[in-house]
Amino acid sequence: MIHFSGYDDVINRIYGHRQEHVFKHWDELNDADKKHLLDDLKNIDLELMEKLYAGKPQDTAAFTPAPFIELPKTAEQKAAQAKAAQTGVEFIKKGLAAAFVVAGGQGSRLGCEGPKGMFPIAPISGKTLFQIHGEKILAYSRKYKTSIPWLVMTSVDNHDDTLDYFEKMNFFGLGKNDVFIFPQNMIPSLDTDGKLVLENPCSIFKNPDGHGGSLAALSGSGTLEKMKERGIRLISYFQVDNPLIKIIDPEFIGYHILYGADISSKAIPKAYPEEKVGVFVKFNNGRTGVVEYSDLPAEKTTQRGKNGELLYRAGNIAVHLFSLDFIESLTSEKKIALPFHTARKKLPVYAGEIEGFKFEKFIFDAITMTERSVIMETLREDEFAPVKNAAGVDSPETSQRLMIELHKKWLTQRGVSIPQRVSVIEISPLTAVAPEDIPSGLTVPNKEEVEL
Ligand code: UD2
Repeated sequence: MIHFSGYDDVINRIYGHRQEHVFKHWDELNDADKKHLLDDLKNIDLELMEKLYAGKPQDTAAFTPAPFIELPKTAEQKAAQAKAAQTGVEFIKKGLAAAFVVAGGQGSRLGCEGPKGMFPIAPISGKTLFQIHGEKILAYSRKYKTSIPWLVMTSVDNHDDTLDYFEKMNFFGLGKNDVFIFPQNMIPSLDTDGKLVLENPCSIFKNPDGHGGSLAALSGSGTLEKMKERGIRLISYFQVDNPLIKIIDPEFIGYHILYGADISSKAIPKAYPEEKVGVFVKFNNGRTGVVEYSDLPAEKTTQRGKNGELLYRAGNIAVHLFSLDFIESLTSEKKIALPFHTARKKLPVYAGEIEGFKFEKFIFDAITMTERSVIMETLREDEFAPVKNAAGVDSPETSQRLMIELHKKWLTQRGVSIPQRVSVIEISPLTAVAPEDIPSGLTVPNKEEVEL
């Protein structure tokens, strides 16, 4: 057994849980590195890791499709929508809403180094995902004559790069005091025998704890408390990879308030049965939740109703509203934390690439933690154009095409004619975040690429 003054407890725990292989390089380490390794181990919950490795049988709870607020068709539905929008506007104007992006991911799948938020996506200006989001938040703040704080969750891997980029971009014109950047937590991965693995001789290999870790990170970083002090009551959550996101949506916020919801979600009809989005369901206990696409049984994936529509078609686009009080109750120690999901993955560890398990929390599991949840249907072309892959489905090409189409639609809705020659249009968020912001009398020049 190894020894190191002041660390008897940690060392005993490691041997007790049969994880002493982590000391493989002990004799080669200097004292500072030994201490580093022991400090790293001190923070690992070995009981939790054992439980996660043992796993539990897949939850086979029966479920049916979840009900949702459909796109308005009747006069009554349209009136309800208008009421929601008005309620939302009043709420936003009071400065009660904050925007929250989860941006722990790297751009590696898109072939770019660094944070995914730094991926250039705007079709003409080449603005990055972060810049588009930041300018939108600035535009909403101006539109509703308030300041909207922007919370940005990073991961250990991209935190410093993200901070540097925000500084360099002068926080996109937002006040520095209105931007809160904090990293999410990490959790060790395990090899297929349930053993911890080394990232290097003096640290343990870990992965970010999933976007579901964002609630604990909000609380643990002190950001939730700061929001409370500012009087924020609602947090609008979105993913960094979707440049079409309506970050602050009065109608959605209005429904959330009117229904007295703890959490609300947006749904779009799935484009095709195998589309990689989770679906909203109602579990046997009456609560709504999401079943991830990979967990939805094949027969349910393709099951159709009487009118030929997919039965499980309410797709989750990872856009949610959280009441601040609800996050507080979920993250306070008395409450149940979100569960971890296990994925078998290749892990690039010190010894080379190995097979192992990564554990992640999913944000949508929070939906099942309350009875007060609302789902609102929305139009895909108006707010969902994720950038996930370098080519093909959900790629920069498809995302840009959707951005161009939407901006053309806005202009047409406002009666602005678009000359035939124009093939690419980009509207800056600082010009408009919704069609009604487009100034009347605007003309589109007769050239191929038009930036407004
Ligand atoms: C997610 C949803 C899927 C659907 C889809 C819509 C899951 C498991 N699936 O699929 O149901 O809603 O999005 O686009 O969520 N992130 C972090 N930290 C982490 C992990 C992820 O910040 O530890 C961020 C990441 O930067 C990105 C977002 O979460 O903004 C989504 O992550 P993803 O691309 O892994 O999720 P995906 O596409 O499998």
